Amino acid sequence: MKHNFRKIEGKWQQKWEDAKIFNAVDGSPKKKFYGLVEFPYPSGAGMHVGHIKAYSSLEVISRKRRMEGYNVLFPIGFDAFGLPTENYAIKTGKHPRVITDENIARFTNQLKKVGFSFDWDRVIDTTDEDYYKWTQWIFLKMYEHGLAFRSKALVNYCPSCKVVLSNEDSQGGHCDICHSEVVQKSKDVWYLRITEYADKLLAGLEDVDYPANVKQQQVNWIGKSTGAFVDFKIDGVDEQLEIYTTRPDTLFGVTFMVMAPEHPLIDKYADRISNMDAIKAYRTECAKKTEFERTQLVKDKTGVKIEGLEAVNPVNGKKIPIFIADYVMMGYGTGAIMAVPAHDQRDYDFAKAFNIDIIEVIKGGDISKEAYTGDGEMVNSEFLNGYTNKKDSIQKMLEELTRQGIGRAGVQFKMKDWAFNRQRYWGEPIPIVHCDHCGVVPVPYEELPLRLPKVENFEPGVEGESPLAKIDSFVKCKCPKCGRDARRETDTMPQWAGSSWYFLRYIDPHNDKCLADPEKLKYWMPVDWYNGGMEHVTRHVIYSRFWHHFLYDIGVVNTPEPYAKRSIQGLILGPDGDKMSKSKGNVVDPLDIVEEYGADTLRTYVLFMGDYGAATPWNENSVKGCKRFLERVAGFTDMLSEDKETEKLETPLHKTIKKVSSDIEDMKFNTAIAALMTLTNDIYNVGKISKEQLHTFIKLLCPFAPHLCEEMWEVTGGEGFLSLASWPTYEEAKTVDAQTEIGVQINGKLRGTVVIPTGADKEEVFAMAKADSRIASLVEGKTFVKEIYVPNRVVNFVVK
Ligand code: ANZ
Ligand code: ZN
Repeated sequence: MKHNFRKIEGKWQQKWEDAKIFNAVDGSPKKKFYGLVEFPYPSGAGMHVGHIKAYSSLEVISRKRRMEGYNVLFPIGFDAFGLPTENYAIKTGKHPRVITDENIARFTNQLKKVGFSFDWDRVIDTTDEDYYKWTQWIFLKMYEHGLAFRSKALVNYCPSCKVVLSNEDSQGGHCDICHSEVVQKSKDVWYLRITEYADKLLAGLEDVDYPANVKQQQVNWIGKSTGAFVDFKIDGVDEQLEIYTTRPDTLFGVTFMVMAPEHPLIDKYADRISNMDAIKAYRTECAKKTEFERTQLVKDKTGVKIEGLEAVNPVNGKKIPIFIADYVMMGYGTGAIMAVPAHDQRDYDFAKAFNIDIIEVIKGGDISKEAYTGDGEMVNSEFLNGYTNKKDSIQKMLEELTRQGIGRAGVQFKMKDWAFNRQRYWGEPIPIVHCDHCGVVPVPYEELPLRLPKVENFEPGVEGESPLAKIDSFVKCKCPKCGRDARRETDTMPQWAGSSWYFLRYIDPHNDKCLADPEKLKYWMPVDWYNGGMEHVTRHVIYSRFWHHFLYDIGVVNTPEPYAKRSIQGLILGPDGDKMSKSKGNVVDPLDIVEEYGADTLRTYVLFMGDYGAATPWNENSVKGCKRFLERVAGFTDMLSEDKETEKLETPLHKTIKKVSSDIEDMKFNTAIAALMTLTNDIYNVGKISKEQLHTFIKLLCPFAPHLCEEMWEVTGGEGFLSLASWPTYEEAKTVDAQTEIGVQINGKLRGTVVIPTGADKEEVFAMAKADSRIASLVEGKTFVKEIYVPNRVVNFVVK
């Protein structure tokens, strides 16, 4: 037959949908497979071929699992709250709801035209009030458990756009949107206490199958540090300056202290400080810098000495100066450090710039050139002198500090609590009421969902307040506790809220009693395999693991970890090798490819184009190559024969079953497809194929090119849907080629023969030769000096 994709693709998509063959079944006795892909943000630009590649891996795996007899849940939905839609609404005056619905319709159409085997009865939309009701419910549960709290903090703020910006969006101290200078502004912020879960998030990594680099990125992001808190007295006043250090062993080498410019002790003792003007000027400069700029290692050190305050080293009573400098962050440790220039490079650079003493306490380096951070013998350190490694000297110092009550062991995490509010309209309203009498009061659970009110004007207010602040009917409310007049929280949740638990809702998307039925959760969770992008490793994946651990702790879900396995796709680049982007004009629209070459060609191509994990440029010639391959496959129906000649295909066929089956599991889709291409050549060489062989072939190809394969199945009398037929199995014996008898020599003398599969690899042949009883008895007790193999001819063992 001809590969008439225009005729068959729509036909099969309709048949699959009508018969609902890809719907997951609740309460099935079968073993389950839950395959998950990162649901898209339905942007105005429509879908991108990168989305297609991202979903194709688990598409193929899910299709294979169904054919292997699993009850498969392979869902899709839309992560639809967020700034791009809201900004577009501001620009066009169209309501975000309308924009979102249009975009979702467009994405849905694109996904269906590619033939993805999603369960379309479980689609979720995070902006749907039946969905965000449960996002709000989880927030309230976190609040109830002390994990959601409000506090005033310094944030990056753009006075021109009137928005709070993340560090990522304000690099170089400039607003990413309008490029004006960003200021640090004190704002009330809602936080989720993710830091309380830091240890659990670290420990949980032991139990999951994630790529090593993904685990490492999460470990680094969480950034657990083990060290000590030490109190330094401030001379002349009743005050302790507490610091955090990972190196308490270097305490005798402290020659100055540094506080973060924002440190509160400075204002507390402002009247004793004679250079407050200089300090304030320095602070203003620092406020313009992002944390990234402040922590860069290679840069000239700046700072100001605090005139009027001095600290006392608790181990030797020495008085030391205190500075402020931007390389010390308020948000880490205690916001103050003991500086040991001899053994910390940042302190070293600072000491050089400010002409401060450098005292060596660990031998081994040349501190006239740079700080020495290695191990060595302790000197100038009284009771630590003579210690030779930091493990022991830290231990000893900790004992001493604890005994004297001036220090204690402690840990710190790089990860910060999660700033959880935005002054925007298109997000989940935070279900909280502010009452003058009762303070912060949660909205009662039975009043959820707290709906987003209709708004005409989405622009944030002059002071960067949320557009919701202007809606009196929303803001004014009664306090749920005392019944007096109160005000609603007008900030909304950030983009990352809805995606932190969406995989649970797929399991029971229409439940109005709970976020999902516990029995169903027990059956489906954890997600067996989750594929997505590297950019989500330290955001969405961490956030959702945190929510899931919390839901586990309160008994909502059954496992602490949500994802048993995680994999990563590589980007698709433009033909120019650059990242595909709208501004570069190098984006490929999947529907253009579907129209010109067909969905099966697109699906095959995105998995054939290179290693799945690698970034690979789009190549139209290779798309055409995939189309030609499918045309050749379609031709098999004209080659049907039960002639004996077709027996020649048995070995290549069984080999291919074996290879495609294991390659799919290893995400080596490109080599799986290549194997099917090679087999296609073999089939054309023979010129004939039996019906059974053809059926096996299309079963293997079906996850990649399901429309064509279903059509060929139908044309050749297959029963039911090929997509539900059973996955082919192979006979090991048929995967090996002809056998060859080879000689086995010991020290150059022929001692026997063994029969090996032709082309077997060296190690296998050695093992077979040694297993031969005659050879085994001859070499018993001997040492193998050398093992030589002349392929398919002879083995020679040199023994002593
Ligand atoms: C003295 C010292 C001596 C240090 C030495 C290091 C080497 P990690 O591993 O990242 O936790 N530090 C502490 N709080 C800081 C802050 N808020 N801003 C900038 N730096 C801070 O690093 C901890 C080390 O970073 C601490 O140990 C402290 O310097 C510094 F030979 O104390 B150390
Ligand atoms: Zn009240």
